[in-house]
Amino acid sequence: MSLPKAELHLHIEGTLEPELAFELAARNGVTLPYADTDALREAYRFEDLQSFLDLYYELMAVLRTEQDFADLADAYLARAAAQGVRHAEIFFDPQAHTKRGLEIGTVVEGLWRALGRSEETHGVSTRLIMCFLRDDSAESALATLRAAEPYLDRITGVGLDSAEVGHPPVKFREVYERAAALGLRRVAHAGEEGPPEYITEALDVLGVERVDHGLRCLEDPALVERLVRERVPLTLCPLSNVRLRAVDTLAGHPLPAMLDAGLLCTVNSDDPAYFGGYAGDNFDAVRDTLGLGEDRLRELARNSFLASFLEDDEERRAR
Ligand code: ES4
Ligand code: ZN
Repeated sequence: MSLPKAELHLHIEGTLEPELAFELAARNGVTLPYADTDALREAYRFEDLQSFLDLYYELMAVLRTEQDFADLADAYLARAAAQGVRHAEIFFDPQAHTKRGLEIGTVVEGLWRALGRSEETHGVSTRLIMCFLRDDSAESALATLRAAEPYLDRITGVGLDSAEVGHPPVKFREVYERAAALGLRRVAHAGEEGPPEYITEALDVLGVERVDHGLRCLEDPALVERLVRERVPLTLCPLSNVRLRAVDTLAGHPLPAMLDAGLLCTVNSDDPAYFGGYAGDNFDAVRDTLGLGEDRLRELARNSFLASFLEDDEERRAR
């Protein structure tokens, strides 16, 4: 599906395709515990979020240099552009790399090599969103924000990801207050595996402008009403939800009901190398399996720009 769209929920580390993983492993002298790309793909059968995260973090071992991060981002941007993505707000997980001994500067400078020229090379405008790992401590998140200060001209906002249950948004109150004071935009994963209360807390305690996933809002009608009234965007990821078993089947995904309820939904890919598709593939899947008509698909594409952090003039140009 090549409808012009913005991608708002995309973990750059989740775009690491098996072929590139092996190429980077060879380049960096890293041995992967898989014989080849087929054997690695065989491991892409997940029970839940944690079983995916285990592999996601394991494969990051191949990312070592600025050029590795640049190659990763360039490969993503080329694929995204081919599927109609005109603007991408890209998550990265600095702690997943600094805990392996990399400098945060290697990550940001490397990604920026690709992102900084992406409008020219791929016709895709970009923003970078730094995510804190919610299963790490609040102190570690604060130290990460401090370490990122020299690079804040390249970072638009902060997010919260990784294992959700047991790590409520309130744990990161202070770091989000600091991020806001530094002029950063705020988003957070909430209501993927965690309860609807985490969505409310992300809004009220962290001050997020957008909720990543937000799927479980449906369990709380008053919360749905609030999200509709306040026009809070939700960045849904249908193929991710199927692979991580947040929904039983794609045919049973609540996206149509969420649109009918008046929620400001967007469709995104999350970790496309692992979940079977990029942004356009997610659009194709909801069109083909959920029977969304042309008007609904256009609404989703329009929502993606409305919910983005593009300035108004840039938003118009991108469309
Ligand atoms: C993630 Cl699907 C998902 N959920 C939470 N954290 C993540 N990090 C990468 N993908
Ligand atoms: Zn995500």
